[in-house]
Amino acid sequence: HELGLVAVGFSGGQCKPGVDAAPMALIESGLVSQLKADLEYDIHFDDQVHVYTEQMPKDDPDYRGMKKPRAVCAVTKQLSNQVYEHAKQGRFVLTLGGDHSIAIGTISGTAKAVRERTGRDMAVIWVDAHADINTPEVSGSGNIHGMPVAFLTGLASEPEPTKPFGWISDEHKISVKKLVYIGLRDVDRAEKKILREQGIKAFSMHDIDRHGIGRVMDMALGWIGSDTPIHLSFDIDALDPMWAPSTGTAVRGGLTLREGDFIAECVHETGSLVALDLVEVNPSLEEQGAAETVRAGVSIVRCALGDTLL
Ligand code: DIR
Ligand code: MN
Ligand code: MN
Ligand code: MN
Repeated sequence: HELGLVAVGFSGGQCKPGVDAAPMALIESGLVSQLKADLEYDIHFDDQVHVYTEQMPKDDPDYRGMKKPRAVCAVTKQLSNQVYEHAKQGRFVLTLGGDHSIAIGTISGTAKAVRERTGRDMAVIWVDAHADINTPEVSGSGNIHGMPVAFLTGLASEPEPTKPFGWISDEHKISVKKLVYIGLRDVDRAEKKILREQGIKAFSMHDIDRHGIGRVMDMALGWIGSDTPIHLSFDIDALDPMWAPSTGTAVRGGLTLREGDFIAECVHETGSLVALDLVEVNPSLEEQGAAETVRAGVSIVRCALGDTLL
């Protein structure tokens, strides 16, 4: 099968440097060679970690409370086109981030390509400790990695096309009805209100404790329904810091490595997975934990791409 790989060394959606080094760390740990050798993917990769320096604005003051709005806008717009070009040709798209703001680019790109190819609305499974659905107006931090879902669903709109996120049009957007969260445990008050009011399907760590990850995956995939293309956006901080300590906003009480892998395996088994993002691995935060965090990331990717235990 064909796979488009995009490496995005971008950290501007939050304040800690280092997450830009993740794509290289993941590739150096053997991710690409493993996909080629063990899983027999035909990989289309331009052999570069994109940093989009040409597009980076020199002056980037806050806008609607957002930090680095023009930088995030420039990167995601460019990335959206890259992902779209792969997906339009029927390739599975694997994006290695970068912080989670890059999902504005990846999901908008696949959503558009899926619409054109199949006429259908794509579903998104968002695996994360956080909901990342703050609008600029309710965000406490101003960090755009806490907002991508708000832009992708149209909850945070940019009325003027000439303003930073004005490039996001209807063809790029996803429906709140086709969005499912797994692993939530650190959701802001205003985000909880949005989840409730919009009727968004969300499985928190409480739900996983109550039902077990097996039943949760049955319910999550049942909500989406069969024959719907799925984009999986996996924030490594969904995993417990025991397994993935080297990430910008670690929250205790998370998924085990096996639960994370199991989610990825179940989504692969549907046969409907069209794209995967792996984000928020930050190899510079933990001296000891960086290698195991990278290893956890590689494991998630392998599972989502069809590596099986037997
Ligand atoms: C918080 C943290 N909800 C924010 N979000 C994070 O800044 O909006 N997302 N860390 O991954
Ligand atoms: Mn996230
Ligand atoms: Mn997160
Ligand atoms: Mn397969």
